[in-house]
Amino acid sequence: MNLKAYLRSRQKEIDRALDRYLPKVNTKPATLHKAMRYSLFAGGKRLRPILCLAAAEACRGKIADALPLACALECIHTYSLVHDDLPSMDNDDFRRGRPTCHKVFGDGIAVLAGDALLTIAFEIVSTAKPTPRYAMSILLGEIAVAAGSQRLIAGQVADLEAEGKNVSRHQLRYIHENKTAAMLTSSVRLGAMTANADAKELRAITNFGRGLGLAFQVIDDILDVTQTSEILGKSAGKDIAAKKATYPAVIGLNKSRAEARRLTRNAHDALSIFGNGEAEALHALANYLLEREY
Ligand code: GRG
Repeated sequence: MNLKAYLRSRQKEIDRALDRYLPKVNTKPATLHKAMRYSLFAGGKRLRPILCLAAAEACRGKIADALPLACALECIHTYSLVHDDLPSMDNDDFRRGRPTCHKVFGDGIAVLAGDALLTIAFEIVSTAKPTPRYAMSILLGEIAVAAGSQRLIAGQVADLEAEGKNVSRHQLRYIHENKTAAMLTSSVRLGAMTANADAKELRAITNFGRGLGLAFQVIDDILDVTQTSEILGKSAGKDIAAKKATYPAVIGLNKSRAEARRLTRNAHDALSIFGNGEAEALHALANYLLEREY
C-alpha cells in the first residue's frame, strides 16, 4: 500500500470531521474556541485517530462509524499536550512546529482550552453509534479509563515525580504503559468496538495496541536524543536536560533500539488472526513508526 497517500487521505478526513465537531472561531467565547482550534489544527500526525480507523477496517467496520471515536481521541490527546506544555509541567515553547498554546494565548486560556478539548471529546463520543456487542456505556468507559487518573494522568504523575531521580526499568515501563500506551491501545480497541469486533479480534487488537504503544514511546525517547528540534517540531534534547526517565537514559541507545524492534515485532505478531490483507494498514502503521527511529 502507498502509506504516504493513505496517511494524507486519512488526515484530511479526520481534519474535516474535527472541523465539523468544533465550535467555529467566532463562537463566544471566541478566545477559547480560537485556542482550542489553534492547538487541534497545528499539524499533528493524527496517529491515534488513524489507528482507530485502521482497527475498524481490520474488523470489517465502516470508517464513518469509527470517526466520532477517532476525533474524540485526538481531542483528548491534544488537551494532554496543551497541559503538558504549560510552565507548571514540561514548560515547552514549541509543539507541532509552532509556539505552544500558552505562549500565544496565555496560561489561563491554555488551561481552559485543554479542559474544553477534554470535555468536548465526551460530547463527540455521545454521537457515536453503539454496536450489538458494545453499548455507549462501554465506549464511554473505555475512553474515560484510558484518559483517567489510573492511566494517562497516572503516567503523567509518575513522569513528573520521576524527574531528576534514578528510575528502575520497572518504573519506566509503568510511565510508558500509562502515559503513552494506554491511549494508543484504546485507540485501536475503540475502532474495533465500532466494528462490533468479536472477543478474539478485540484481544488481538488489544495486544497489537500494547506492543505498538510501548514501541512508540521507546522510539519517541530515542528521537529526543537523535533528532533536531526542526525535525521533531518540538524542543529536542529536553529529556536529558530535564533528567527525564527515558529508555536511552535507563538502558542505553542500542538496547532501546533493540527493544523498539522487539515490541514492534510483538505488535505485528498479534495481528496474525486477521486474513485477506484486513490488517494491512495496521501493519504498515507499525512499520512507519519504527522507521522514524532513524
Ligand atoms: C497532561 C494529563 C496530561 C498528560 C500529558 C501527552 C503527554 C501526557 C505528555 C506529552 C509528552 C510525551 C512525550 C508524551 C508521550 C506521548 C507522546 C509521544 C506524545 C506525542 O504524540 P505524537 O507524536 O504527537 O502523536 P502529534 O503532535 O503528532 O499528535
